Amino acid sequence: MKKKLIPALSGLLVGIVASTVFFADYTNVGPKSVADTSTKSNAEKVYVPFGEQDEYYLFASGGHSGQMFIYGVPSMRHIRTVPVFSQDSATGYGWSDHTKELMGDYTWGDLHHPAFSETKGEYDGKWMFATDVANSRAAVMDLETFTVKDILDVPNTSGPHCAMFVTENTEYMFLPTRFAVPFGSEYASLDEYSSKYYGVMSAVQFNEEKEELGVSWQVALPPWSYDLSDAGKGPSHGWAVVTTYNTEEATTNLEINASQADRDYIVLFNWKELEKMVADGQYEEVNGQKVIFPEKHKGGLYLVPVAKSPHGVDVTPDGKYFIASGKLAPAMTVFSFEKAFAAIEAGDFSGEKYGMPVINYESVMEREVNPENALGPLHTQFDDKGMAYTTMFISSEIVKWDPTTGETVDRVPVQYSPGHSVAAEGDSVSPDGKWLISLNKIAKDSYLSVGPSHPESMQLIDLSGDKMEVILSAPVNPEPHYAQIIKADKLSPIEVYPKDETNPDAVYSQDQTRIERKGNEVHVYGIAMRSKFIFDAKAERPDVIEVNEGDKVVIHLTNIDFDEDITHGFAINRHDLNMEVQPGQTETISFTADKAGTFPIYCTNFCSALHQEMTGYLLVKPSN
Ligand code: RUQ
Ligand code: CUA
Repeated sequence: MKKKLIPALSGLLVGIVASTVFFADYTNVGPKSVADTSTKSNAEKVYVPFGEQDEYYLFASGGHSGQMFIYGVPSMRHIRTVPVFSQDSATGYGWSDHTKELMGDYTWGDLHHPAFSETKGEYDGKWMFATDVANSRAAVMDLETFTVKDILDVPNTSGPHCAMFVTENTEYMFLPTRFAVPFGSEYASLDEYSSKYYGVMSAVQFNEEKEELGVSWQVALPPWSYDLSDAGKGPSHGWAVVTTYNTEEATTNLEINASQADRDYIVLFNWKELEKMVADGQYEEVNGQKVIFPEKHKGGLYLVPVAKSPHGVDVTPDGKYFIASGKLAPAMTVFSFEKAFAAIEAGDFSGEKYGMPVINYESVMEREVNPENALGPLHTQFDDKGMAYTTMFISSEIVKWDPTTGETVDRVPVQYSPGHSVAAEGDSVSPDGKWLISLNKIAKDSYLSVGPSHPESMQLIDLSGDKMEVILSAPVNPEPHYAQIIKADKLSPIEVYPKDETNPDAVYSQDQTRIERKGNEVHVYGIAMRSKFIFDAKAERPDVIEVNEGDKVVIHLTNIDFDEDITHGFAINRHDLNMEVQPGQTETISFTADKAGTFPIYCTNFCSALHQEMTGYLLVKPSN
């Protein structure tokens, strides 16, 4: 007998599941238990005494806050917020010249799926990548300064939700798009959706030396929605997988119309082959990009049927399997790379779509796993013993199971509705098996109430014993779409910015400070030090900047306190301007002095006992 695809959840069940998803009564779902830190032994597991540090860093995506939140694990203490796609007055991000330039025309972003750079499949502690679904961008942060180095506007695409998932040696990050659009976001009627719209996937590379992101090539995929992806490793190195939904190509009411077909697809692609095609000139140029069209350029892309509307797809640490979870099907499906390669080799296809052969489901499927009453599987993480941990959005729990047998090993309720979970070093080839954090979409009654909307919630789960134990819960700002946990000793952040004598904007001693006028531009080369600003040491009042109404003012400021954590701020009253200079750092901020008047300048970052005295004046002489 032929094995059937997971029992189709058509009509009726879609209705039930959809209403459960969106209108869940969290009090009736699953066994109820709360995070238990009351026992002494559990409290001790997360207690990090003063003077000692956490063992891991957690980098949690800040979703539509556009930021990244850094926590310590296991204490779950929030250590730092790093702005990536959104302005942040705490650090002056988005006001200083170079951060303004990084942000381009936007003031915010929707940060999904952070990913560490990898070497041989291990997090190497050098870089962190993330995407912006709202404004179709990609960013890279360096882990020496915890600051953003580059933001790339990804052309021809709209909403790279799938990313970032890096390949084993950070060769590529693949950014398939959530929203199909015509190339260049040009106008095309939705009646022409199937012919003019594309779900473009971008292969992005990072140039470490130049600290620059760039698109290498793109693939014009069908106008479907691409949801999550993961890169192969070990035996599947050179390959990657992406889930799709809306293969129905609905153009309205997606909630219903994109859930009609019993199956969608996983796009399985051979990026080494695609890379070769591009090298051989097998592409077309569209808006300056090298674009592969699968109907014309064959041999790099395949489709694997999967139960309808899958969400997460995760490659096992050994690189042998990929596991898809169906948000509308109560099952995880384990697929075998080895079987997929054999099927491709044998031409074991059931048809073709948009030039991509469809591999026979039976030939590649290893097993369907359907834990009793577990609903809404979304994402899977792994431990050091080969066990899988899948979040159940609807039944609000984490299910631990064995991908090689399908057996359910353990289940634990979480509060409530987990999206992703993240395991310590969980996306590397060697997860640590120590901690798992459930990233819950709904906190509801977990914390003191702050009105109708609550923070999101992260629950720390101890994986070291036979049974999973929820031992601590921490609130987090919207919205932890995903997170990664890295061993703290892999990072070596700098203590101060080193002197850079080649930087023409930097001044390191008082006698180099000066204010220069070039026409109607005024350039200030100043320093910040405990506890004063010196813009021009030779002037009668070194802490005053005097300009004419209408002048363009460019202030270069260097913090010459080469002393860890002695950060200064710089703000001008009534000017909507603020920046930060960290120890040793030089930053520039520019504005037009279009308001005549007297405006105090002050240091915004408490730096010394005389921080209040760290002030000056901007005097703008009226033009008449
Ligand atoms: S998604 S909750 Cu933005 Cu990673 Cu699955
Ligand atoms: Cu410098 Cu406060």
